[in-house]
Amino acid sequence: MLYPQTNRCRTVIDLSGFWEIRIDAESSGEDKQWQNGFSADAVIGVPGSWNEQLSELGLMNYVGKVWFQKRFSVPNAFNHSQVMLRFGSADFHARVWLNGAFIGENIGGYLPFEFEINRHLLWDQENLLIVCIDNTLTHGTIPQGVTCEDYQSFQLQRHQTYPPTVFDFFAYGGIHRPVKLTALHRCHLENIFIETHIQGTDGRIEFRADFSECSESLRVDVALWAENDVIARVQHKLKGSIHEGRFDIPHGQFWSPDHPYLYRLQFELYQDDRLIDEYRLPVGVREIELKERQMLLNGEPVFLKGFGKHEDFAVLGKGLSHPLIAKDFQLLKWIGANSFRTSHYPYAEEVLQMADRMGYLIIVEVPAVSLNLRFVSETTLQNHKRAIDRVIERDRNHPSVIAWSLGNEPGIWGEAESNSTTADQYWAEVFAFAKQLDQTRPFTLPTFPKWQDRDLVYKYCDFLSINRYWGWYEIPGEIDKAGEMLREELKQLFETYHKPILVSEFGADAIEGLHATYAQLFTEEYQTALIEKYFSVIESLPFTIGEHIWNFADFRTAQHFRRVVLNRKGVFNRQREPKSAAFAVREHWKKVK
Ligand code: GCB
Repeated sequence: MLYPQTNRCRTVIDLSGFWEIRIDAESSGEDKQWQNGFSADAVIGVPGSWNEQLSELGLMNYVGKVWFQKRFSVPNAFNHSQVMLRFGSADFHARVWLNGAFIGENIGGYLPFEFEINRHLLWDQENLLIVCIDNTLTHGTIPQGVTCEDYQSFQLQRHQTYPPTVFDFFAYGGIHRPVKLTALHRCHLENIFIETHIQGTDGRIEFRADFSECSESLRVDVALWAENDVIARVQHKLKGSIHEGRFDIPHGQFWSPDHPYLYRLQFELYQDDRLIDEYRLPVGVREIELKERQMLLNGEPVFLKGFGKHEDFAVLGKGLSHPLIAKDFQLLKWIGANSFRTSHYPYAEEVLQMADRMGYLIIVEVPAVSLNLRFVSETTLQNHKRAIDRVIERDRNHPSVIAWSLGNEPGIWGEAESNSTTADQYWAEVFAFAKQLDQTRPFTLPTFPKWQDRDLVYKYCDFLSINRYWGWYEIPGEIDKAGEMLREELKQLFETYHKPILVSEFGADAIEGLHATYAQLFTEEYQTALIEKYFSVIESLPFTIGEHIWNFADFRTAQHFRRVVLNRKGVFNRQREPKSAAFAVREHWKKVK
C-alpha cells in the first residue's frame, strides 16, 4: 500500500481536524444504530489519543469502544476517479461505516489500512464517516492483552498495572495517524518494491511495480532522477499487472548516515499517450551485511549509537505530530546518535521518511511485545505473521530501515512455556515466515537474558539484541559490578552463538533535579554514571555492533508503584529537555565512530 501522494494524477484530502465522539462503555452502540450517526459527547482532535486529550470525560484509563464521526464533502473532480479512504493507524480494532454502510474493519494498532469507497460516496451532499474504535487487547492480539485474573494466575499480583498491560508503555486508544482520501485513476500503481545493490563503485536499483487490474493496453515509463535531472529512463508495454525492471548506476552515490543521498524513481502510466497515474519514490542505494563480529553498511563497519524510543507526548499520546518528529530528529543529531529502534511497534511512515532524509539507521519492530507463550494460540501466531507481513510490506523501500525486530522480550513472566518445544516451533515458524519476505536485511528479537544463553530465539536471530538492566533492576546501586556482570554475560553469549551483539536496552530512571554525590538510584548522576559504564564495556568488546540506551525520552506507562507517572529512563524528559546524561552522552558519542 503506497503512502498517499498528491501529484498530476492523484489528489489527497486530509481529514485530520476536529471529529466528534461518543463513548460506548456498554458496547451497545451498534444495537443503537450509531453507525448511522449519533449525538456526540465531545469533540476530539484527530490524529491523537483520546486518553490525556479527553481525560476530563473519564477517558484517561478507558479501555473499550469509542465512536468517532466526521462529515465531509468531495470535490466534483473526484467524480470519475477511484476514491480510497486510508487510515495511517487506529488503535486497536477499527470498524468503519460510510453513510450507514459498513465498509470494513482493521485489527492492529500501528499500521495503515484502506478501503475503496466509491459505491457509498455521496457526490452532491455531505458524507458521514463513522468509526468505532475498541482498544481492548486479548491473548490472541499482537500485542497481547492481559487481565487482572492473568496476573493472579501467575501469582504476580504486585505486577498488576492499571489499566492492565503486559508491556511497559501506555495502551492509548484513538485514531493515531492521519485519515486521508485519495482520488486516483482506476488503473493505477498499487505497490512498489525496491531492492538496491552495490558492486564496487556501481549501484543497482531493482524494482517491481504492481498495478491494479487494467484491461486496456498501457505503457509504463520509469525515470531515475538524480537532483533535477533524469539520468536513466525505461519504457515498456504493461503486460499483466506486474512490471519489473532495473537501473544500473555507474559511479553511484550511496546512502549512509554521513551522506543520506536519495535518488528518485518516477513511475508514469500512460493510456495511449495520456498520463493516467504517476508516483514518485525516494530511493537510497545501500547494502547491509552482517559478519560474525560486525555490521557492514556499504561494505564499511558501522556501530549503532542510539536509543529505544516511543511514540508518546503530553496530550497527543500517540497522535502523529510533525513538529515532534522534527524535534526528535534534531535532538538525535544534537546528541550524536545515528540509529534507533522503533520499540515496541512500527512508527508512523512520516518517521521513516525523515530517517531516510536525515540518514538514520532504523530497526523496525513488529508489535509483538512481551509475548506470553502460555497464552499463545493459533490465532496469536497468525496475527503475528500478518503483522510481520504488513510491516515489511509497508517499510521495505526505506533505506533507513536496516533490520527487522520480530518482537520484544517474549517470556517476560518467566513462564516455562517460553522455553519449551512449542515455543521453539513458534519461533521457527515466525522467523522462517519473515525471512522469506526480505532477504536483504537481518532479523533480530531483543530479549532480556531470563534464560541466560539458552533463550530460544537466539539461534534464529541474525544478530543478538540484549536488553540489560544490571545496576537497576538487578544489583541496584552497584555500578562497577554491573559492568562486570554485563561483560561476562556478553562474552558468554558471543562464545555460544558467534553472532554480533547489539545491546538494545540499558539505562536508569532519573528524575531531573534529583542529585547525589554517591551512587543513588533516580538521580541524574546515577543515570549518567551507569550509561557511561555500559559504554565502556560495550565498546571494549570486539563483537558488539551498537549501544541503544533505554530510552530517548520519558514516556507514559500504565499505573504501577514502580513508575512515577512516567518511565523516567529518558535522557530527555517528556518535554524533550535534556537531563545531565544527555550532555555526557553527547560528549562521548562525539568520540565514537
Ligand atoms: C524493558 C522493556 C521496556 C521497558 C524497560 C524498563 O526491558 O523492553 O519496554 O520499558 O525494560 O524500563 O523496564
